Amino acid sequence: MTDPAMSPAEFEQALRAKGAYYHIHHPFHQAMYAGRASREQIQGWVANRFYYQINIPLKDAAILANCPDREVRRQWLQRVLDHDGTPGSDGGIEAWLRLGEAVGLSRECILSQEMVLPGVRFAVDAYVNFARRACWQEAASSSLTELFAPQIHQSRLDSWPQHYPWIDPAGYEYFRTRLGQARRDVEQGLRITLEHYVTRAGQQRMLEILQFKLDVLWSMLDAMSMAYELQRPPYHSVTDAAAWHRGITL
Ligand code: AHQ
Repeated sequence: MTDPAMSPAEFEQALRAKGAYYHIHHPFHQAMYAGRASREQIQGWVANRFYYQINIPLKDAAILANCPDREVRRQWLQRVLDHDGTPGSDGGIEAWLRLGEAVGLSRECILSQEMVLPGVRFAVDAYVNFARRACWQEAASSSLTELFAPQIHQSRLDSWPQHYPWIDPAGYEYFRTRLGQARRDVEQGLRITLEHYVTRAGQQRMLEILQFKLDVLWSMLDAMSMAYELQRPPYHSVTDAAAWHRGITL
């Protein structure tokens, strides 16, 4: 006898309970929030998260390519434009580059991806490849870590200016813009999710998919902790140089 499906309210509650594993609770993020992060740690976080940001449009384009529903595509397309920009609006990737300059990195350094750690690259690539292979509904539902995103963006806006006066406040534009975009994304993502998973087994699979995405975000910060907190970047025991690949798919 299989368990009955959760009601939409119970299912949404189970999804929101996954917030306990959100990367806002990762020690690296907590250190940034508490003002304990060094300049190198902040710069490393911005340069590594840039790889996540430039892959979001590829992830969302994969969902569009797999989605036969015109109404869904009309709305989902906005996510690509939010990041890539449109005539008259620079978009999130450009805003992230401005965040990079605000923390003292050059655009060239960020764009070169030379600071992107293997562990960050593998986690992000796993997310994009999941979105390419999964059905569009499962790929769409994996974006629901954004249920918890407004809180994390707001936490940076609330704490970084006082802790890091050396960061040019113009760089915070990205976080402000994401507050509204994330809330809009969640409305669509949640609707697709609550409509698609209608059996208990399906709902359990969605909770696993959400845990996969939480693992992506958590693992990125684990790689950054090794490199920028524990001073154990990849190959640190054999060389002082950055010896990892720069991206074979570049
Ligand atoms: O800046 C972020 C962003 O554009 C997105 C898109 C969305 C997705 O499609 O998976 N997730 C996401 C997230 C962004 N910022 C992260 C952060 O901590 O700044 C949070 C992240 C997410 O919660 O998935």
